[in-house]
Amino acid sequence: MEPELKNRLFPFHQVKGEESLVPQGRLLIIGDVHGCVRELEKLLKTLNPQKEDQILFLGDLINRGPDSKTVLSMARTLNASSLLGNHEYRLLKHIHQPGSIILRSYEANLLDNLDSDDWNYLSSMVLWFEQPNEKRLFVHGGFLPKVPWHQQSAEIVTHIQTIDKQGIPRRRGEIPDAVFWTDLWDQEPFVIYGHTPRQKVVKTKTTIGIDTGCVWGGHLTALILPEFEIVQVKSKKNYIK
Ligand SMILES: [Mn+2]
Repeated sequence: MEPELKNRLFPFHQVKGEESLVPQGRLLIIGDVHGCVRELEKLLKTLNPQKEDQILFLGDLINRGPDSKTVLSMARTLNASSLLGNHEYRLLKHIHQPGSIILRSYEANLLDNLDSDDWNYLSSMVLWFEQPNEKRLFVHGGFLPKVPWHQQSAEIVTHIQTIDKQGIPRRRGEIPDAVFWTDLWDQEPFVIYGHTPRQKVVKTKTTIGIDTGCVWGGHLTALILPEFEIVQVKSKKNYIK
């Protein structure tokens, strides 16, 4: 990798959405793809994006599923923006701080295949987007409720699922009585997130989670704004088995 590119990878940009997320047409939000390229193709056929529409991926475009590299190249071709997921975060961390993570075999394989266009795209991913006028915020994982959201680290916002009694962000299932972060988020802005796969889209008054576990045999979900319409494609199989 060229050193110049490497220097651009950290710190992650923290871009506000005013410029980028005022689409002329629809805003098409797509949940965690995880390399599920055929489901993504099918979803795009249904969404039928027009020139004036803006596509935003919620992160975790890569890993676990069949073809991460093609998903990255499709995202570029679509001129789509993307949030940084925990899977992209790990790759960037590995490049910036070699030895800081233990690579899984699928990550090592993917690293061998990424070219500079892929790295440029990965390094363009941001921690969040904001639509200040709509009081909406987009993030991969979520936020701690008691800390100003724009001060939260990449580690937190790409990974958080639950919060334990000490207020520490956790993975779902790590601590049995930890509450999900959205249960404590009773404030503006309205948060749209992915990362936690569930059978159905999960809504609260102030959040909506659209990771419906495509790579686990669930669905790939898109949310169309401003209509708040959900479009789903059934996964072809459970790719994890
Ligand atoms: Mn994730």
